[in-house]
Amino acid sequence: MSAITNHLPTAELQALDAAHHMHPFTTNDDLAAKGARIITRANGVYLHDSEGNEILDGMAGLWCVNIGYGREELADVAARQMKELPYYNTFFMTTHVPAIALAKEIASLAPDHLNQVFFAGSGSEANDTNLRMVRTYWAMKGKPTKSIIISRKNAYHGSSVGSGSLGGMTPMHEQGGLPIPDIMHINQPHWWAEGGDATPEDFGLACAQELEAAILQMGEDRVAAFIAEPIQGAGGVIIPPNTYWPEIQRICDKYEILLIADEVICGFGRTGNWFGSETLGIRPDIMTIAKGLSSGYQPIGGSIVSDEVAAVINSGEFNHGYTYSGHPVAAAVALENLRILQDENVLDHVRNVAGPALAEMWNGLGGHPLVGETKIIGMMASLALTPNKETRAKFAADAGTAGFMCRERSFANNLIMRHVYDRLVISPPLVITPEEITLLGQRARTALDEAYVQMKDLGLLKAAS
Ligand code: PXG
Repeated sequence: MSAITNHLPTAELQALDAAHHMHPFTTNDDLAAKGARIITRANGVYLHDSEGNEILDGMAGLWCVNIGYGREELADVAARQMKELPYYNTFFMTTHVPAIALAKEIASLAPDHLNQVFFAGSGSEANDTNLRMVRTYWAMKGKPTKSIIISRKNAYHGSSVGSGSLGGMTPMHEQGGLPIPDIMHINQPHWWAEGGDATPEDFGLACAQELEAAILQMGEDRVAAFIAEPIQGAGGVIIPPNTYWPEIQRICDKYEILLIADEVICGFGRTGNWFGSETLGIRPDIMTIAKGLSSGYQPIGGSIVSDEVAAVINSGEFNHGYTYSGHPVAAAVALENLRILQDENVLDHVRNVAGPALAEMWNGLGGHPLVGETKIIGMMASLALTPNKETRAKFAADAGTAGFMCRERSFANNLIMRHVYDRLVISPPLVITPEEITLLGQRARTALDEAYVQMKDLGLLKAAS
């Protein structure tokens, strides 16, 4: 057990948390009965909790701590910036040095035709910007009927009214009257779960062609944009068949539909390139960024906008913006994060060291009796839990039962691994070492073994009929 820093006893903290703190995406009454895990500090790829446990963070926080925890350079930059200029806005014909420097840096890292940045405080806010920006773009071009945005089922684009509507999460749409009008959702390219007897290639093509069918159904003059994560993250790290994205790009080009790539998870090295769009050969008109932009050290997001879209939007007033658009402390910290990613060759590490090691470890789990497919690209990976690999069967038990049990065993073994229904996902800090990947693999395997025994004992290994 490592040292516990000075704080109230865990039970007291948990009681206070339960009394006053409403957690996101949580049944708070259940959590109150159980007590939240209290994270007290972190370093590298390890979290420490109030009970003295050292936990390997296989999720880099929420897919964001790309450079790992405990980088003092970021803390120093934040302190310096707070002393110099803690806040000023970017409205009213004003700007400041951190926003200028960060926008320039992002433009230099982004694909050639993306050179303008609209800042936000989060990915949700950035996608709200995108929603308004693409509709405004077409209105300013004299085509106000082009307002429909096509997205995908099981996409995650954020939790605000706009971004939650863009997303395709049914449980979110069931609360609060979402989606807002003129958002449409087509099927996701999730071959394992939905591909039936088709080959992955045929299925990928068919899913992409749903976009064309939707455009033809609505009429080209009604459709503004298509939005998608290059690789769905929160939906379960769904890596599309390689036929999917080229066909989507062809369709967007053919019908002059703007393509928004939501790079909130895929951006800043996660897939081995600066952006997932490069890894998957996509040419977006707008990219959504957040998370890895600052490695989560400060809340900041934004939209990287193509020259063509920016030229139209910049010709009039876009009545949109946030108090914290381009926040100087967040911008300075993000800039330092980008410096570290570059100076320490973190993308090379992903491509040549951590990525291959993680792939070898992860694919090695494919032989486990609970595991169907394993999928990995760069530093994001998923596996499907199944009672029958050959038929890709679902469990007879409620969806998510097996996933939750694996996650619980994973936590019990001091590994943070997430489940999305019956898929397990990981997205560790990009700087993770091969030794740490080996440990991650050992803990993941132990978690699977323990969950398997539990499921067997409870008679939960049955396939759905
Ligand atoms: N787009 C994508 C692709 C995301 O993954 C957002 C937008 C929204 O970003 P903000 O900063 O507003 O949260 C996200 C966020 C999960 C989980 O359970 C994933 C996210 C957020 C919370 C939980 O995997 N992704």
